[in-house]
Amino acid sequence: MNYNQLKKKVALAVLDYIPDNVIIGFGTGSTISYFIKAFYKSKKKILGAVSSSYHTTIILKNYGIKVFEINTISDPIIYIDSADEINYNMQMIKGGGGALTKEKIIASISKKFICIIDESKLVNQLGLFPLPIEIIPIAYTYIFQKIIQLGGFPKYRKGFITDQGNIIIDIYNLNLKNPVKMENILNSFPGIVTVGLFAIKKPDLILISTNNGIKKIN
Ligand code: ABF
Repeated sequence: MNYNQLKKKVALAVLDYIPDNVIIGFGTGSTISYFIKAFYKSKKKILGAVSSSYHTTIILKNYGIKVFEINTISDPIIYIDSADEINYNMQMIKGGGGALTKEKIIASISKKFICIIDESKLVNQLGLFPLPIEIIPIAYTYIFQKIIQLGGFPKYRKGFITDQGNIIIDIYNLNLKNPVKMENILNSFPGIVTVGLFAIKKPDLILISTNNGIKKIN
C-alpha cells in the first residue's frame, strides 16, 4: 500500500476509539482530511467539533459538521490529529501544515489525544523533518540569531501566514536528542508563539498504519 492508502486505513480505524456525545478536536493535514470523510460516512453521533485550522473548519462545514469556538467548550474533547514525525517515546514534530498553535491548544485541553499516522512518520530520533515554529514577525532577526546559537539552521517559510497572522520558521539540523529540553529552551524565547515540538504534552495513543495492519503505541 502507498502512504495515502495507509492514511485512509488509519483514518477508518480510529473511528472505533470515538465514543458518542463528545466534542471531537480535528487536526489538520491530509490524514485528517481522510478522517473527516470517514467520520462523516460513519454517521457517528457527536456534540460537534473544534478545529485546529481555518482549512479544517472549511472542510468540516462543507460536511455539515458543527464547529464550536475553542473558548466556549466545557465538554470533553477527543482530539484526533496526525504528525510529521513521532519517536517511540511518543514525542512528536508537528506543524508541517502551519497549524501548530491551535493544534497545541487543542492537545492541551483535550481529555484524550489520539495521533494517527502512516508508518513513514515513526522514527528512532526526531529531527530529519525540519522543526516548525510560529513567531511574531518583529522577532524574526532575534529568533534567527538564537536558533543559530543553538546549532540550528532557520529557514523562513516563504508566502505563508498563519491563522493568527504570524510567520513560520522551519529549523533544520537542530539537535533533538532531548526533545523536552529543546522544547523548553525554545519556549523561553520571547517572540516564539508556538514550538512544533510536542514532547511535553504527548498523545495518549498512537495508531500506526502499516502494511501489516494497525499497530498501537500507548
Ligand atoms: C498535522 O498533520 C500537522 O501538524 C502535520 O503537519 C500534519 C501531517 O500531515 P499529513 O496528514 O498531511 O501527512 O498534525
